[in-house]
Amino acid sequence: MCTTCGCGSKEVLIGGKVAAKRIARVAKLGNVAYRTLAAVAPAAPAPVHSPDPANTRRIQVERDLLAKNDTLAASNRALFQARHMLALNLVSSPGSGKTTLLVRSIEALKGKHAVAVIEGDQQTENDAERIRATGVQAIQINTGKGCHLDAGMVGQALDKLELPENSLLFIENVGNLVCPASFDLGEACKVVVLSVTEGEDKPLKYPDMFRAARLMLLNKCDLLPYLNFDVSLAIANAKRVNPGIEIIQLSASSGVGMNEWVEWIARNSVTLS
Ligand SMILES: Nc1nc2c(ncn2[C@@H]2O[C@H](COP(=O)(O)OP(=O)(O)O)[C@@H](O)[C@H]2O)c(=O)[nH]1
Ligand SMILES: [Mg+2]
Repeated sequence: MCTTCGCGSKEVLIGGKVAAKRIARVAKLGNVAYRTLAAVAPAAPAPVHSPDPANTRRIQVERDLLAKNDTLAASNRALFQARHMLALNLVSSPGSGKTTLLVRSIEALKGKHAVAVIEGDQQTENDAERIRATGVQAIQINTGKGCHLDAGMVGQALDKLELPENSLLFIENVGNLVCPASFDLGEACKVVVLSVTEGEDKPLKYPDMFRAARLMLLNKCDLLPYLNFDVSLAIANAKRVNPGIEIIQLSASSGVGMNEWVEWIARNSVTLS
């Protein structure tokens, strides 16, 4: 958990505006009741960084933080279900190719699905701009010192997007193989992107993330001829920590394997949403 890594909620920007604190409330969409989010005035961040020799207070704060996140994630999930949306949470190290993959995926999906993207980075609008250049809606969350998206941030970003029924929502999490594993955003599932330049051992070094993911996309396969990367070993390592994980090998740059990923989305938009 990341209560000691420098996360701070004060600096969060959503679509360039200061984020509000969220509370859950019940609303109705058509005939379906779901828990939604209401904005209230920003409050001081929880005292997660205060030293506590006994350690018990820190553990309590972690539990409270995750419990609050889970409540807000349930609100997001109910909204996705009410609108028959598929929401996928893309997680990885920085630079594994998430945004490139999304741009390429959007090109392949355009005309079949309405698509929206929530982008998470500590700073800059760069990735949201890359997505908007494809003609698809994107909202950028800047987490400041924060190292992950949480369900409250995503809930506020959802308020700023038009989300038609049966649409597809990609959430690109902050590049980090640790903290995003712990935070449910209300997504149907996490998709972990591992690129072949990162080494085969990452599933063993960051098992929580690979355990939390339903699918691993092994990206940058176009570079395999130039690297000493053992694909079989990387797959075996991922399966060692998560025997049920599905794996697709692809290259967002060359397009090889993209069909399999697009077919996976089509299959799972029925079964997961
Ligand atoms: N060779 C190669 N480079 C890629 C591929 N996908 C992404 N990249 C490059 O990897 C770098 C990081 O990509 P980006 O999409 O910004 O990664 P993100 O930080 O995970 O969103 C960029 O220079 C991309 O052009 C790929 O499939 N093959
Ligand atoms: Mg990116």
